[in-house]
Amino acid sequence: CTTSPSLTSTQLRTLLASSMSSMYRTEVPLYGDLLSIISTVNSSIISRDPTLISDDEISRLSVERHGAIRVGTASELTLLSRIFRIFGMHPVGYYDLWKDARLPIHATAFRPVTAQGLLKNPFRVFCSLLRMHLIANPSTRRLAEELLGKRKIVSTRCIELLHKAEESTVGSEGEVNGLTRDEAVEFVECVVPIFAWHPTSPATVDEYDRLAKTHPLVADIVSFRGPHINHLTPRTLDIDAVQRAMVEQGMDAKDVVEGPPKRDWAVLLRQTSFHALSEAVVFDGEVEGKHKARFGEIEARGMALTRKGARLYDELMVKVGEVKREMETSGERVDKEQCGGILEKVFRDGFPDTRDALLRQGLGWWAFEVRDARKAKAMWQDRKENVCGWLADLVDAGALDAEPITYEDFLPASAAGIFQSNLPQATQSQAGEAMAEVDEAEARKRLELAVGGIILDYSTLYSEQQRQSLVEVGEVLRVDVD
Ligand code: OOG
Ligand code: NI
Repeated sequence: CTTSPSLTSTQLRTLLASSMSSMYRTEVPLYGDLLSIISTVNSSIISRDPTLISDDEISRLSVERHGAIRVGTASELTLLSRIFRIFGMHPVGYYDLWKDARLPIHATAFRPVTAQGLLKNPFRVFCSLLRMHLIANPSTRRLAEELLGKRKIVSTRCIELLHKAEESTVGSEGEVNGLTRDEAVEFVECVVPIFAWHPTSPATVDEYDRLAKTHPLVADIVSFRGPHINHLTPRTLDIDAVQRAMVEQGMDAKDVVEGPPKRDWAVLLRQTSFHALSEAVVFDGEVEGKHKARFGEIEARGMALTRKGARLYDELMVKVGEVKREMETSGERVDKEQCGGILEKVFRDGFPDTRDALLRQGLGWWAFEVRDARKAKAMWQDRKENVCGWLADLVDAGALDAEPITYEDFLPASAAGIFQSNLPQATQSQAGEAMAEVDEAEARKRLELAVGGIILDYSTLYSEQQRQSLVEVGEVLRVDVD
């Protein structure tokens, strides 16, 4: 008898992403409204200009999402990290939200890392971990530890299936062989509820208030039975149009788009959201209260930047802040239109916005392809010292094509902005008192330990992707790349 092969990690990821999306649509109907706005905007843009993005990008667009969760302990994170690995999602990037925004957490993002995996389904989960020792008050810390110690976020059956999946060898097509097809589907069905919302809390209202007083994020992480997804973010091709549509439909939208301004050559990531909903929670089986955590977010992704490009981006963002502060100290009121104007001007003056300049100055990552082999081969011989300039010459002459490599990660400043716009105004928290004790290298190591290995560096991944495209160019031209 023949048994049907199991699912591949990519198929499992696609199933996970779509099941989480349906769950979130039921839990937060406004997310469904956001999905319809986005699908209308995206289709109208693609039909107006089908060459705007590559076919590959179009094919992944309708399934593309990122989600965000916040976990309480290193052992919870270890377990989730093992689960995400089965879905082909690996920890990439270290985000220190304490350093950047005085939030008592640090984070990484679980995502596919191969070009094929990203192309088929780039589902990513931004995953924050509570930094318990930042809770300075010993009795609040004990309360948090007790509540977290009592909970079990993953079912026994899920762990059983995880073991089977982990023991398996991966098939030639990437199948997770340790699970039968039915078990693979069951595994996804066991994983999705880990991220479900619980309208009941084992904490008392009083305990919840104590945790929230330390920091609203601590209450969100500690008071519930599991790490509920707090948003799921689809990708749009025109974030400004979606932002306008959100406002027109009466959604409580955040008033500024985070990240770089609108440009001809989109870079990195632009994001906006509607604010977190106030939701009913029953505390300790009896008292009704409210909690704000879950919201809807949208994003527009552009080109990944090299370290040089990212440095320039950071410098310009600092400059934007300085210009705003100067205006404010000289008594001007800086409203959101002016902020947008400053951002646009600083970038217009400081960040090149043509393919040629971006290429020549080595600011972004590209996937190269042969366009005219004869020309490319001839030009390959007089390779210059300045590799970026030489590649720009090849593209300029029509010998090679260069497609920007999409940024697959997150921006610490935008993440901080998104967190903050969805939290009740945090006062100078008790967590603030413990600030001096933070050792950045140690903290990163601890997170790395919790995810069971190393956190991958995204710049390295992009540079490998560009290099791989050049290796393929070399094969077509039968020339050496190095
Ligand atoms: C995560 C915020 C970060 C993003 O898109 O930058 C994030 C959170 O609120 O838990 O998702
Ligand atoms: Ni997000």
